[in-house]
Amino acid sequence: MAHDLHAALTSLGIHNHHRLLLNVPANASSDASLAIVTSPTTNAPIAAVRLDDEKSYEETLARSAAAFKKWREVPAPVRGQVVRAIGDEFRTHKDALAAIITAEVGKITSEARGEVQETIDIADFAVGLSRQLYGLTMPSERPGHSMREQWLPLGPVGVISAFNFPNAVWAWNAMLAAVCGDTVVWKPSLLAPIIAIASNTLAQRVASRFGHEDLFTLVMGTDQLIGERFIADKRLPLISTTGSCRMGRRVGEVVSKRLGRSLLELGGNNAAIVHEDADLDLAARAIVFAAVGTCGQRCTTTRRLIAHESIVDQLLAKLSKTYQSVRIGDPAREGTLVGPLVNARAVEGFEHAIASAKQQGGTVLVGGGRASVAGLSGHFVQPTIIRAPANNQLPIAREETFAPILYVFTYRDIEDAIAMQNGVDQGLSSCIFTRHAGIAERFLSPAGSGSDCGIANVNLGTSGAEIGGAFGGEKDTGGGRESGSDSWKAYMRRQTCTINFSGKLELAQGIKFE
Ligand code: UN1
Repeated sequence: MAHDLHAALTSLGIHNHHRLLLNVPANASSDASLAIVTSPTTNAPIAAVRLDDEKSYEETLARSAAAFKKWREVPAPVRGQVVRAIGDEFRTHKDALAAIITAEVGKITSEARGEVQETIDIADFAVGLSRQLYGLTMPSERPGHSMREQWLPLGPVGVISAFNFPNAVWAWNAMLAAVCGDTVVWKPSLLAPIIAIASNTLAQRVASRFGHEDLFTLVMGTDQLIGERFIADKRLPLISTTGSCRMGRRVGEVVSKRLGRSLLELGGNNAAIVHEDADLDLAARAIVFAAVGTCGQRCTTTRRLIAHESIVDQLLAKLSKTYQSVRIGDPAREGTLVGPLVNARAVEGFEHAIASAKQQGGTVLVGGGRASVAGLSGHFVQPTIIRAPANNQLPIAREETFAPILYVFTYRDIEDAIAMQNGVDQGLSSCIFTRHAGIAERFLSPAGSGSDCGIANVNLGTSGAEIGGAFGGEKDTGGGRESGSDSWKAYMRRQTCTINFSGKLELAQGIKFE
């Protein structure tokens, strides 16, 4: 494991990075300037990283602000060429980056590669976008006047990312920000600092080749010392954050107090509705990936199954069979489908949720405890299915537990299923399985009375979104949109321009002021 990490870092040429200590010093745990990275798979320390202090934080922010002034002068399509080369760099090093993700957060190889692919995809998307940062023109009400809007670079953008998508979520923000003319200051999760160092170094190395220093910078540290300073920092007009609802509330509060902009992509509590006419084999396969993939640690993970009462038993039989055959183990090994949870706290959260569910009348159908994997003392758990009591009351299912637990509810009437799906605080992703076009359209009703989530899928799972769509959700999910569609607008400022070429001064709204 550590060997793979070292080999990956060496192949990227960053094993000597000043922040990275691959031999963890004996006193590291008592040194506040270091964070230790522990393998979720072996529970052994694999590295320590050097954190920022006030002084290095200040230097980084000043460098990013200075770089912004230069970068914004570069024409957007030329900025796109830099991003194109960055995408190529990620393409070249896809396997090494995936190996770091696997070592550091325990994501299985195939999903880790998929994550880096998202980074490559968003870079491609951003390159195209660099020629399409379109503003509108609009007719002026006055003769001899024209009106248009233009989109301008915003400033250094602050990006806060979570451990679970430690490379792609940064890239969603950073690649768009870069073509928009912004610089990026990234504060990664301290559970995933190595991939942050690697990704940032690769991107910046390419930018430097083009003569642009400090487009991509990193700050690392605890919430108290660095996090709070970061979100309150007026030099960052936008803070884009991915993480828990609790963290997002704090970011939203502090950023709005200084009248900054925040882009919040917070927790989900995603449901799959399976209607009576659904293709159950297809639904079962999609649900297993969405509920169990990434060991239940995606914000898009399916956490609730809302199944029609006429097919629930049949569907559960299929799910149980697959769940029992899913191989849990070393995420770096081929054939493993479920790696470990990220740390011991996550295992406690998993156990707490299961105990609560039992207490609330839920029945554990599959899994329900820790899993042991020969030779590894990491944080392995069993993918778990819990059936709610017949009255569908199971309060714990309203919470997002970052673990592979699927709660099962039943319905008779599709209206009840939609109400149940919407009946939680979060609103990220949702899906329905049905062959009936009318039921699917009801779920997507243009009146807004169907799914209340930012993502609503038909005949596929809640997770695994493509980068081309806007990603994010409503209610406690925070309302932000990242990645595709017109999410780029969050990284620019809009300017409305009216030009008078009539030679006369005429006021709007017919006002006379003479
Ligand atoms: C996240 O979990 O924060 O849709 C992002 C998905 C991935 C992204 C997840 N493309 O599951």
